[in-house]
Amino acid sequence: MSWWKQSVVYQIYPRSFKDTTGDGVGDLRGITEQLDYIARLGPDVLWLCPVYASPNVDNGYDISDYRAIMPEFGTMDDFRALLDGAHARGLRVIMDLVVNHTSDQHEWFQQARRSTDNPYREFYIWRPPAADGGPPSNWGSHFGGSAWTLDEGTGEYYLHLFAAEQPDLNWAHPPVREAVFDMMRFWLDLGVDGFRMDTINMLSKNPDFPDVTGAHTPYPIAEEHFLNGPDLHRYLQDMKREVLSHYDLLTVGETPGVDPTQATEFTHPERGTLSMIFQFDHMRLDTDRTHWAPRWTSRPWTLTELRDLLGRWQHELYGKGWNSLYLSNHDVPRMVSRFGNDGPYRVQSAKMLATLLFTLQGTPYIYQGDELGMTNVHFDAIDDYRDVDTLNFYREARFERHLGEAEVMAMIWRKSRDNARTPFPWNASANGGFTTGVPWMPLNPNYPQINAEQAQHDPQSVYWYYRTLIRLRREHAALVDGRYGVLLNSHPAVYAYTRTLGDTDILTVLHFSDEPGTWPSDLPLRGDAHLLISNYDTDATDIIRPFEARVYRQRTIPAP
Ligand code: ISL
Repeated sequence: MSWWKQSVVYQIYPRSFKDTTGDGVGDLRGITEQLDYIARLGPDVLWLCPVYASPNVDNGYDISDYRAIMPEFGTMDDFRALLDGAHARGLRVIMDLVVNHTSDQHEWFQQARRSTDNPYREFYIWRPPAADGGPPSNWGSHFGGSAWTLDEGTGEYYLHLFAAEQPDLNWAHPPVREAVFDMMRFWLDLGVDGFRMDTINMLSKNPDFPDVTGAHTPYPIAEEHFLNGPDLHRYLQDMKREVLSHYDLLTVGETPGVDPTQATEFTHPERGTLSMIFQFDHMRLDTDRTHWAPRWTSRPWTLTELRDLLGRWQHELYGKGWNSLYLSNHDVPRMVSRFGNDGPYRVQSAKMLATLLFTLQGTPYIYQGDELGMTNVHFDAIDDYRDVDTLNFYREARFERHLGEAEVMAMIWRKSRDNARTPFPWNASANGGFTTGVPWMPLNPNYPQINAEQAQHDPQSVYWYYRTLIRLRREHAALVDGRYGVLLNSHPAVYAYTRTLGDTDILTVLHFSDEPGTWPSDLPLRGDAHLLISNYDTDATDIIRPFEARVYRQRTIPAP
C-alpha cells in the first residue's frame, strides 16, 4: 500500500514560519530549528510552499530561478540541512512545483521578450493585438484585469492567468516540458520526496483563446478554456514516464474545477499520474458564483450542502482514486473562522473541524497554525495587507467600482489570503517570538493568547487534540481504508458517518451549530461503542453540545 495514503501532511508557509536572521522574513533555518516542534505534533510529511528564487510579486509563486533558493530564505546548504534534519526525524519533504508560469524575471522570459525570433520566444504564449489594438481575447487574470499584457518591445501580448509578472509557460512546446522535467529530477535527486503541483490542471489551454461569452464582467476567468484542457493528461503522462515513475513520491495536484470522475483520471492507481489532488468544491460552497468577484463573496451555506458534496467525493473516489482532505491553506481564510466559530467556541469548533479532516477518507493536510486554532485577522488599514490578490481587489473594488471602504474591508476580513499568512505565533513575547526584527506582515493581535507555547502547556488545547487525532489515524486502519457511509442524511446540524473495515466501524458525529441540541436518537450507537476522542469531557447521549465532536469505535453488525 502506498505510504502517502497513511500519511498526514503539514503545510509550511516559509515566509511566516520562523525568522532566524532578524530581517522579519521566515527562513529555512527557522524551519530546521523548529523540526522538533513539527515532529512532536506527529505528521509524516512537510509541504514547503515555494522556496525558490523569486521577486515575490506573489510570494514565491513567481519563480525567477527554479534551481536556486530565495536569498531571503537562505542557501542551498540551508536547504540540504533542512532536508537532512527532516529525514533524520522520519519526516518526508515535498516542494511546491509552480510550472504553469514563471516570474517575468526568469531568464527564459527575459530572453523571450527580446525578439519574436529568440529561441525562448515559444516558451511563453504570445498573440498579436486584436484589430483595435486591445488584448487578443477577453480572458481575465485571477488577480484582476486582463490575462493579456502587451509587450511594447515586440508588439505582442503574452498570456498570464495570474499577475502580469507571472507569464504562462507554453506547455505545447516540447522544450518547455523537457526543461521542467529536468528541473524536477534535479530536486528529486537531491532527496526531495515529492511535489505539490500548483494549478496543474491549467497547463493545456484552448489554442484558439476564444472570448468567454455571456460574462458578467469585462475580464471573466476563462476556466472552460484552460482547466483540464485537451492535452493535459498527455503532458502528465509524459511527466510520469520521464520523471515520476522513477521515484517513490507523494504528488498532489492543485486542481480547481475538477469533479470526482476527472479526479480518478489523475489519481487512478494504474492509469493515473498523481497520488492525489486538491479538489475545490467545498472552497466554493460559500461563494456567490454570479458576483463579479466570486472569491470575495460570502454566501450562507447549509450542512446538507456540505455533507452532499463531501459524500459525493467519498463515494465516487472509493477504490478508484485518492483525495486530500483540507479546510484551509495559504490561499483561503482560517478554517475556524470560515467553517466554525472563532469567538466563544473557537477551541471546540477548531477541534470539531479537525475531527472531520481526520475521519474522512483521504490524506489530511494541516496548514501551519491550524493546530493552534489560529483565526482570521482584521487589520483596519489596507496598508497592513501584503497579498497581491488582496491589494488588486481593493483597488478595483474601491476605485473602479466605487464600493465603500467598510464594505470592501469586510470582504477582505472574511476572504483575504492574508488571513492565513500572518506570522506564526511561537509564544507571547514581542511579535510572538517569530522575529527579533520588524515582521514582513503584522502578527494577528491575538498572539498573546493563541500561540504554540500556550498550546503545548494546555492539555485542553487544539494542539493536543491534533496530536491525538494523528495518533488515532495511525492506529485505526478503518480511518484510512474504511468505506464511508453517511447517517442522518438530512439532519440540519448533525453530520454523522461511519467508516467500515472488516468487523470495525468508526462512527463520527459532528455538531455544526453554536447552540446545544438533542442527541439524535436514531444514531446506531451500540453497547460496545468505545469513545476514541471527543472535544467535551462527557459522552452523555441526551444533548449534543455546540460544535461537539465524537468518534467511536464499535463492531459492525454482522449481516443477517
Ligand atoms: O481558481 C481558483 C479558485 O477557483 C484559484 O483559487 C486558484 O486555483 C488559486 O489561486 C491557485 O493558487 C495557486 O497558484 C497561484 C498562487 O498565487 C497561489 O498561492 C497558489 O496556491 C499562482 O501561482
